[in-house]
Amino acid sequence: MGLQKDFLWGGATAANQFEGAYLEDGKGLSLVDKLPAGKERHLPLFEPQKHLNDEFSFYPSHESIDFYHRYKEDIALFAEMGFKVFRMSISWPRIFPNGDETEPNEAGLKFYDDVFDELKKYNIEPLVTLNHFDTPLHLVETIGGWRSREIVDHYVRYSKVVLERYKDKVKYWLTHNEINMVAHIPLIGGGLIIEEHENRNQVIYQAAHHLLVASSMATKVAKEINPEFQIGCMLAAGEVYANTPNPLDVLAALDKNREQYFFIDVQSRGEYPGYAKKTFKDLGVTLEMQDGDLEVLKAHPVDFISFSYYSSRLESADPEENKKKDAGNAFASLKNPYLKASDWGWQIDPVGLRITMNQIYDRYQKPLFIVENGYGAIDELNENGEIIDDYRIDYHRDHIREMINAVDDGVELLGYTSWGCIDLVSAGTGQMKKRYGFIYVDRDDVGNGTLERKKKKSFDWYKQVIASNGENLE
Ligand code: P53
Repeated sequence: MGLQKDFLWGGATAANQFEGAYLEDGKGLSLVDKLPAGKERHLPLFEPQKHLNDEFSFYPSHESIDFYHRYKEDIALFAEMGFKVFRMSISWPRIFPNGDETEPNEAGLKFYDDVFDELKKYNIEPLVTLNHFDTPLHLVETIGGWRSREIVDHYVRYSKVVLERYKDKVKYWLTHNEINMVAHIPLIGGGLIIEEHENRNQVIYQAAHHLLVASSMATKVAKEINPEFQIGCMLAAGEVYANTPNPLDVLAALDKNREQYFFIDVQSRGEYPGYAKKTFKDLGVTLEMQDGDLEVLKAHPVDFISFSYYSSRLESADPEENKKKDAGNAFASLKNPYLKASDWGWQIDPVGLRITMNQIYDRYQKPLFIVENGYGAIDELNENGEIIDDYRIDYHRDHIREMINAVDDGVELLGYTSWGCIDLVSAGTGQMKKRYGFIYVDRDDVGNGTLERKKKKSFDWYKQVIASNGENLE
């Protein structure tokens, strides 16, 4: 029992959170380049209709951790840890600065050639997300991001260019990061600015339809370019539990789970699930479709299911009880008395990973890939300048143990990439101090620091986990 020999161990990142060089070599602005850090971030993130064009004092994505200039040093460190796979995204506005050009930006394409070549030197397989919270700002401003049907063509043109360019360098692709995030943080999930008078769900589910059709079209194009490509969807996962055994709570949890699985039901099975009709009716949503949309969804489902897992969630049927939900997170949840939480209130539930994996696998029977899991925490250097991050080691150890238990339960699993294997900018808060890495980066929340890289204690720990293929977790 245990993991297969060619199990893909590695780490995960996203262009907008670690590349920096936000205007270099012809890159255009991404909507993320308008987001500040810390307390101010929720303003444009959750109320873009009021605040997207506010002037803020600091934008963390502009320099980020400067992977753009330091990729050789960083990839050497990943190789030293023994990575078999490295998850990254391509910055869409680096390739099409405004999103609606017909010709791509060669300098942007060249950068990713260089990165893939560097990974190849160490036999590290790239796992590439085409769209990770990175809609070109111009498309947000001119056509409303994913609310407009027109974006499907722009996305497919962009995808075709990169799939063609890297057809011999990349095998594993994800069409959209955390597709269900469009319903939770519509700005980063779909480049959506929703006005107060609008039916929010109408905008979100129409955008979701565009994301889904675009994903299938990109899958079609991908298979035409290289039939060996493996294309995955990506879900922000985390099983929703019922608050009590009251059947009404169980039903409420079922509904909450469906809110997430809805997207993957379409991407994996190729059709809208049976419950969609009622959901749309209840929410007052009428989808506009074009001829051939349902056929394209049906004909081009994904090959594997990837997901992020940080936490499970807890749901009640009682509106009074639900008022106690922790609202600060993208996924509001009740407090589970059996779990501890991180400093950011994310509840730690390793067994929840095993449950989630079994649920997803039972639902789709396709190989899974854990493409994000990790512990955002404040790291401090001790008097010797070391970072002894035992809390992070504990988090990963407990989750990897349960991941292996799920594989022993019978779940097919391709790999595991820890989120933010090198410290990077938080998507939710824009902070640097919410660190996930095995590699420390000297940079703070307002842009001070040398950007120097330093191994944490967890670096050697993860190295040994990979070397033993998950057998030595101590
Ligand atoms: P941060 C919320 C809940 C679950 C996953 O998140 C999320 C978010 C967004 O805040 O996003 C994923 O940086 C995402 C990454 C992100 C990571 O989780 O807010 O795919 O881009 O950085 C961790 O702590």
